[in-house]
Amino acid sequence: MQKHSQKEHLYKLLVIGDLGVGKTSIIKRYVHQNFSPHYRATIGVDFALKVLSWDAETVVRLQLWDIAGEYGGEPFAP
Ligand SMILES: Nc1nc2c(ncn2[C@@H]2O[C@H](COP(=O)(O)OP(=O)(O)O)[C@@H](O)[C@H]2O)c(=O)[nH]1
Ligand SMILES: [Mg+2]
Repeated sequence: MQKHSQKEHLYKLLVIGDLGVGKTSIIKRYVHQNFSPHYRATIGVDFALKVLSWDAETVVRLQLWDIAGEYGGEPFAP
């Protein structure tokens, strides 16, 4: 729950780059504090949310969009 005195900032971060450079790994490490050496190519888009307590008055929400290096997934729209 958000306190009334807190300000919330939302940032959307698109993580783009060539296939296999470590985009998914660095997002997983940052958000979930874990790392897997097994390679699994991202299909379409993965999405992670990181909430940072920036200071007593400020909450920062990072939306991390993990885009597949080569587009091979379903279209995003239904
Ligand atoms: N040794 C090592 N391997 C990494 C590192 N970052 C990613 N990898 C490996 O590189 C491969 C591709 O990583 P991935 O995050 O899936 O790349 P993406 O295609 O950019 O999302 C995976 O097998 C990872 O385990 C790193 O910092 N060190
Ligand atoms: Mg990936």
